[in-house]
Amino acid sequence: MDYRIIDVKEQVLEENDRIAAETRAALARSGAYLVNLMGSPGAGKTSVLLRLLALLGREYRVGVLEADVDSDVDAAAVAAAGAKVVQLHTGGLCHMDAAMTRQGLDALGAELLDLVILENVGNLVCPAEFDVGADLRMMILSVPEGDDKPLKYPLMFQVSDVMLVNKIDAAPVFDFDFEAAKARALALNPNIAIFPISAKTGEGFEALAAYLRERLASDKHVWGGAHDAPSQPNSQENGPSKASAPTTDRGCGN
Ligand SMILES: Nc1nc2c(ncn2[C@@H]2O[C@H](COP(=O)(O)OP(=O)(O)OP(=O)(O)O)[C@@H](O)[C@H]2O)c(=O)[nH]1
Ligand SMILES: [Mg+2]
Repeated sequence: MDYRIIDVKEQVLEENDRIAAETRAALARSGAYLVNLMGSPGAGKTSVLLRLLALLGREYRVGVLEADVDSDVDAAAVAAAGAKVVQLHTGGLCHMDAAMTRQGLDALGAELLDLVILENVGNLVCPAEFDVGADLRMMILSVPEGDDKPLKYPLMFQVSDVMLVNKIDAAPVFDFDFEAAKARALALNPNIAIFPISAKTGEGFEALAAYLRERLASDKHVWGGAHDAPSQPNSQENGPSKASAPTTDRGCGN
């Protein structure tokens, strides 16, 4: 029998990476900085976002992309806080991909913004596998999830630039060992920046906001009215230094 085998998944991922690279270039030209905020369901993504909007919303033109399988509760919360927001329904998909993100950025009018935060679908696995064209990947590990999560879901920690350890106000209740979580994340990714925070009390947010201001200032530099690509290899999703995620590891079934 004569037949061909086509690796469809590889083609999908290659196409995704191509669109992500285009998005990153378009964002660099317009000057908007895209942050991909990821984490498990309930880790505190929306709560963190609302705190950041309160801290950074007066300095930057900020927009939000809310991605969910269904519902618009998060978009409603962000809109109530006065931010420009677009809700994206993934229709059952467990992650955002580059094409969906591009659609959201167009709907948001990202070319007129300084900072766009994408709240990805709540999931610690699949969003790590898809480059959406972001300048910065920021993931949340919340205390109730446990300090062993870097051991169980390594890819998310490998591809992220920032790890937020949220809900530290609840650390005593959950016997969460911050130093152990930190050491496990750093063993996977020595460059990951780590911030203990509480979206409930506001602890740690001044340091996080200062870090984001620095990244916004240094990752994009202006010439002739346009902005060029991110200067730090580590700031590129699946860029050269992030190619640590071999395509065979990208096993998302959705
Ligand atoms: N104690 C405590 N609770 C928090 C903190 N941050 C968020 N929460 C609570 O955790 C729950 C989930 O928070 P969300 O911000 O909705 O989490 P999310 O990651 O956006 O959830 P999904 O969008 O559904 O994936 C809510 O009840 C929040 O009030 C925190 O720092 N400490
Ligand atoms: Mg949310």
